Amino acid sequence: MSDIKVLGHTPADTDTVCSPIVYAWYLKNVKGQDAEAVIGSELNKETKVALEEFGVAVPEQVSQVEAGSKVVLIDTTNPKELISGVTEAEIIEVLDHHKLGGLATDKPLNVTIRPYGCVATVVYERMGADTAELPKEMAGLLAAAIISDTLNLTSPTTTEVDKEALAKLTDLAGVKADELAEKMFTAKSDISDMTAEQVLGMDCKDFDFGGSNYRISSIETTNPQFTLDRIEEFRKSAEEIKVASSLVGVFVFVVDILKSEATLFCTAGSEELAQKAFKAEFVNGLMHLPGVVSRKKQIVPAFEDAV
Ligand SMILES: [Mn+2]
Repeated sequence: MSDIKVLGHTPADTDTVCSPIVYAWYLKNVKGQDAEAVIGSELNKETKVALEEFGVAVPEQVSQVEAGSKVVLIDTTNPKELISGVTEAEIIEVLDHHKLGGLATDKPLNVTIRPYGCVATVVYERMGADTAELPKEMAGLLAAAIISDTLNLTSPTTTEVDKEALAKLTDLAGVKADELAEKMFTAKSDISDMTAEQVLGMDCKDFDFGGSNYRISSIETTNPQFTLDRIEEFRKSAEEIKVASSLVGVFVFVVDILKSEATLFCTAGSEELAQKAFKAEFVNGLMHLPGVVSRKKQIVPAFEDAV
């Protein structure tokens, strides 16, 4: 077992898996430290495709971090998104691109948080001149992470720094961003063998709006119809999740990556909050939201303003 565990948030996405793999590679091969990346939950199809594309093995999946471990935390500082033991471990470094989320530590640590579209961009910048030593497959993983988090640079979270990093990384990796994006988004959109519950759990975060707990599930897809054709199954599952997780409401955003728009539905009783947040109406239980794709930059602030 390595001294230093490098890990991200659960549920896992491409950024929170690929960025720790690359940063662990850097700590080990450039800095000479005993580091390894681990994952806290199963990979989604997009992430599997990214790892396969660059021939990189899936990190070991762990359910907890042992007491006394050293941890580099990447892509979150929210204790609710961490596997057990992380908040009691010695967190030696944080790399992130989210708002601060309540983490407390016993000792001083290195913290690099930037308002970029992807933590892979933060990792890339943190490595500085050492990125010249990045092997193709590591550059490829960072490129895949940027493509995933920024929806191939179309999300409003995208910054100039992300764009420059992606251009350099795709060069280093010898891939074309658009081709890689198409492979990844096609894989992520295939929900044919998944239950509604699995799909809703793939990319979800919980928030406190006005003292009440809500979940926001995002389904990023090149084909919203894959979800909307099964809408009754999804509605039923969202209601079950609401009860099982003691939530006031569940909002589900079906994000069309190609059209940069979202379709929203929610559990019964939460319609009013959504209407207030987005100043739009539900038609047959669905709200059409042109231009809305980002939970962090658009969706959460809209709800926070509404309560
Ligand atoms: Mn991220």
